[in-house]
Amino acid sequence: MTATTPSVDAAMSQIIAAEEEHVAHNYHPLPVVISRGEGAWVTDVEGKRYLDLLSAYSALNFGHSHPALLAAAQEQLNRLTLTSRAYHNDRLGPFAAALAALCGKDLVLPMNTGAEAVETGIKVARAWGYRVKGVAPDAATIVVAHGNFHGRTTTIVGFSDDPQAQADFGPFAPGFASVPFGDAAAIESAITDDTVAVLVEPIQGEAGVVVPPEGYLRAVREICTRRGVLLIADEIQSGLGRVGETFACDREGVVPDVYLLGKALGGGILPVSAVAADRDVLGVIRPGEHGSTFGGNPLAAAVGLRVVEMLQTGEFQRRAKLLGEHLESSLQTLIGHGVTGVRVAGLWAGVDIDPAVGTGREIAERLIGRGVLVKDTHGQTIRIAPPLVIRGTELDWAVEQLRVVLAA
Ligand code: IF1
Repeated sequence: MTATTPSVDAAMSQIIAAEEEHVAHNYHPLPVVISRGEGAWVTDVEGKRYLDLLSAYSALNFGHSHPALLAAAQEQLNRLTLTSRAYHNDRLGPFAAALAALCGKDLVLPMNTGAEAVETGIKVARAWGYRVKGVAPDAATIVVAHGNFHGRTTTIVGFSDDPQAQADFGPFAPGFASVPFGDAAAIESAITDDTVAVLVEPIQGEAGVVVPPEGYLRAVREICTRRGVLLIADEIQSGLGRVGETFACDREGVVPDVYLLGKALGGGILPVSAVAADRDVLGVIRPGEHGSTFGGNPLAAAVGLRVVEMLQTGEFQRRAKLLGEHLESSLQTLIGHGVTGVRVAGLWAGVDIDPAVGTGREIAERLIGRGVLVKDTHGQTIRIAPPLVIRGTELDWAVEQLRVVLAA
């Protein structure tokens, strides 16, 4: 890592200023301008390399430029990219079959972004409620958890409890009841005859990698089954290998009625999301009731199919589990040395920074100077979610950089 010269710094500032001139200020990015990526590493416009410990919020579980994913995309780019669902394409069927098998479900409904998968899950649950469960028209409710993050649409932010996500974006859609995360009894109490679904992240990402108490998901599964309510697991960030299993629900041997998937499903190449469920649930949707111009497009399906094939080997899940245990023990050694708490699930960690050494943002900025990219959340927490292809030695080096930054 070479020190940056003032002129190069000026060039970088210029690029950032140009972006800020014409891009709406809906983000406050960390000051690094990335121009290349390979595996767990990215390179900035000056040629400086950084270890990527964020993986685009787990959308890059297989790392940057994975050869198998690039090959699938490139082969498909040369053949066919888009048909719309007005016609069939020869890639959607194989992708859907493979993804359904990975989920152990009958059907999938392909969309693009995570928020769209969540919106789709909400529509499916409501339609199921009216058509199968027999809930009175427009009466359906869905139970969600405090601290949830499911996306940015107006319906979704309407049941967030983050003031920043909500302020000045109302009025919001009715039909949601929010209860404390990790409290199964609270879910049971919130369920009425009109409840069609419980929607939860098995592990809350934005909240700071909050792992619920052991047995929570099993208890929620039992409650949903007994009360005739769908369990919808938002595995958009927690799923597809991140926590050392294919799904975070697998940690408790729980099978939800509906999986919401996104992020890594697109291999870090393009947005690919999906809802997976059995025929008695997802089969309620009829032609013309839901869709998307790009959902299920052949390019997305080709990449998504390769992602599913890569997950079928179990290699990435195993890496996440083994490296995650290693990460947890090395992060634990930072407690009392600038770190006040650590939560780890597979290769995914929330690290609470002692306010005495700085904010999460300040630590993230200092880590940039040492060639490590992380992202802060909720003031004092930094989030760590490296590509699952990272090496143990690289992980050790990154934790060492964090140790140095915390001690500075
Ligand atoms: C942002 C957080 C991560 C998600 C879960 C659905 C979605 C997400 C569990 C929606 C999206 C994002 C989006 C991005 C930052 C990010 C994030 F900090 F906000 F929470 F990952 F940690 N369900 N998560 O985590 O998926 O529509 O974005 O494809 O909005 O700033 P999307």
